Amino acid sequence: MDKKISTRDKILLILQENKGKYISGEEIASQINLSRNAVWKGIKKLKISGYEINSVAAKGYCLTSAKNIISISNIESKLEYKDFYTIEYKDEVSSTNTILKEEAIEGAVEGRVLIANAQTQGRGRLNRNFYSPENTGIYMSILLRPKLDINQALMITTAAAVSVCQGIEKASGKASGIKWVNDIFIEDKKVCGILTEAGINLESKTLDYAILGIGINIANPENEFPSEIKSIAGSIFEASPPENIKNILISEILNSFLNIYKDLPEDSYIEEYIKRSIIIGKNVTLIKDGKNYEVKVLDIDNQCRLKIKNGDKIEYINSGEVSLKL
Ligand code: BT5
Repeated sequence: MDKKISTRDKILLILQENKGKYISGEEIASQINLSRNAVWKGIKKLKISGYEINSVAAKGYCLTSAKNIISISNIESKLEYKDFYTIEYKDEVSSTNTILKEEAIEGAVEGRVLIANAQTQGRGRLNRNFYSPENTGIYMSILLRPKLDINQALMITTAAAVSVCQGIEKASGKASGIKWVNDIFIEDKKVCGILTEAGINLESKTLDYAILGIGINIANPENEFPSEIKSIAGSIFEASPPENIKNILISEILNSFLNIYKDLPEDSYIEEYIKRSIIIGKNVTLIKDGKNYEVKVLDIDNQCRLKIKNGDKIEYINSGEVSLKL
């Protein structure tokens, strides 16, 4: 039994027994029969997981807070469909999408969920970066094997957008909106981005797998957002998120998403997608195939295509992105 407990978890147990009090690295090291350097490494890992641990020279370490730790058992206890999802948590990964994509190619089954507390190579669309610092965000991907044709693939992203909004509302009471096609906004700041990557079966023209990646800013990062995204990015809670909010939000999103996903390609959720859209009636810059067009968004149809007015022409757009001057 003892063999299964990692050094990190042994240190955590000692810190929890002494919560609020300082305990020296030497004392911890002697209790678990390891070097002080190993203790230091374990403490570092715990901090990456989100534990708040003060380190003071000559006094040692003190666990001050563990109120926003991602916990699989906590998430699972709130799931409506316990059999569908198999959840794994990691403190830090390159990109949850990249890892699940590799697993999908190797044949992993639908419903795998990988959640990380930080990503070193978080990705957006078109290989853009998604800033994924530790502790202040949720970075998760879901492996799906949807019974959808290639031309229905966009439904995964749009269904996820609706479920993230529903989840945010249930978990925080805050209203959020969707910027076509994959961004979630609160007021005029992007708090979440969605990236769906699919493997295609060319013969049947169906999806072999899809990796749905969701990145959410819960609180502002300790060192603020980097300057290049400072004017765009925001968080659900600027500071002091409520206790356990990550587990609540993750389970709400997983529940909402499955409620829509299980019925796809049934499309009644699109009504809510349209209602939550923040660009209908607005003048936007449409970026498509490397070109910019100044257009007016008239509507979004039941295939989630944009109906736009481009000069005198009315057009329907199913790819590209819009930039909104807020
Ligand atoms: C997205 O792309 O917003 C999709 C982001 C998906 C992230 C998740 S996290 C879990 C999974 N694993 C991954 O590696 N990815 C997924 P896009 O629409 O292309 O937007 C990217 C742009 O958003 C960047 O160019 C920045 O301008 C901005 N941005 C970057 N990081 C941000 C952040 N943390 N919050 C808000 N905006 C951000």
